[in-house]
Amino acid sequence: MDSDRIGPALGAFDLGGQVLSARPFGAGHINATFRSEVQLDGSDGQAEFLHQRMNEVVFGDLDALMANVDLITTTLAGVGLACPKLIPARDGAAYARVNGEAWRTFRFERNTVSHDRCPSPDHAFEAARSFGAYQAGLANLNPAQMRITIPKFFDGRHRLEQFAAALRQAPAERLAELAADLEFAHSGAKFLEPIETAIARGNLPARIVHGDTKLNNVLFEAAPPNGSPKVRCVIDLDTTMSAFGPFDFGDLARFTSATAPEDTRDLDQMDADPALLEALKAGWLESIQGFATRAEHELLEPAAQLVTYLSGLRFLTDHLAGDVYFRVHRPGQNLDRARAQFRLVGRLGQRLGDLRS
Ligand code: GN1
Ligand code: MG
Repeated sequence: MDSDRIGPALGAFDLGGQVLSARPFGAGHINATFRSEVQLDGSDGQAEFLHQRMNEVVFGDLDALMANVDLITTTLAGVGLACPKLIPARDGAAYARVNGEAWRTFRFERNTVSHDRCPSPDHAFEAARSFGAYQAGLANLNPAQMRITIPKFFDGRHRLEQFAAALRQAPAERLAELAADLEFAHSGAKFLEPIETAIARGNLPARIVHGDTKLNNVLFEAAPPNGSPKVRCVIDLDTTMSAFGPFDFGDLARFTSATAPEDTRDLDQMDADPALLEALKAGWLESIQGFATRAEHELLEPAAQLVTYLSGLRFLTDHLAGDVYFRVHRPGQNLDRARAQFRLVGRLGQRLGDLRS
């Protein structure tokens, strides 16, 4: 079915030649991504592109989304940071509407690799340095200039309300097996408090954050000149909005330090790797030290626990709601993701605590 849809979608963009192939690509849970190869007209050369069918249930305001992408890439280019390059539609618009669906195209970054699991502390350092540089590169923009692509995306109280609503609607037999998960979900307000208190005291200024700092949202050079890991650019800019700075460290720690996949069913394998955490912290601090406040330095550990808890809560909510938000590849995958995150919350707290002492 996708192959029928992708042909017309690609036709809306001038790719400079004939499309040789287009295949599903990447591990995103929200948009559908494809990679194409194009035989360029009038030369032997080929080019590659990424095409995304955007999820309009999640991203209800595509004009806001694409305006943000433009503002971010222009601003970062101004401070010398590379960004994914958008290819406008034939009519010059940032995205194309084809048979009712919204499509956009990026140039594919050749000779790069992304990782779902972190290969080494050097990779962790470099990823953290890059996400920190992203936040630093946007720190001079007024956060109010960023459009809201998903309302209340960073609002933990809102996540608790969504969870409560899903719980009210869930069939009783589904809840029976979930007693321990629900108990953990309900105990989570304590993870919100440190950040909420700091915000209320005015210690956490609004910052433009990336909002989805998974390791696979940085592209590493496939063949770095001196052999040590080097990020070419940060990708997946869609949740870049005004929030609090340590959020990005939190999501980075959640995903990158994890010793098992996000949806592991083998919970005893799930931990936070201390060497990776240490490297993440060092890379992050290197990039933010020029502008971050004391609270933004001190709240990394609570932010890691908070983001991990909230991720688990979002997965559990979606499991209760029938998998309407995060794409699943097998039944129960969102529950597995939730359980893995809930397990990681405590491990992260302990490992980050160890690092401090
Ligand atoms: C979603 O689609 P992807 O994998 O880039 C989600 C993030 C979650 C992440 C969990 C817009 O990101 O918030 O942290 O899954 N994106 C959105 O893996 O909700
Ligand atoms: Mg994303």
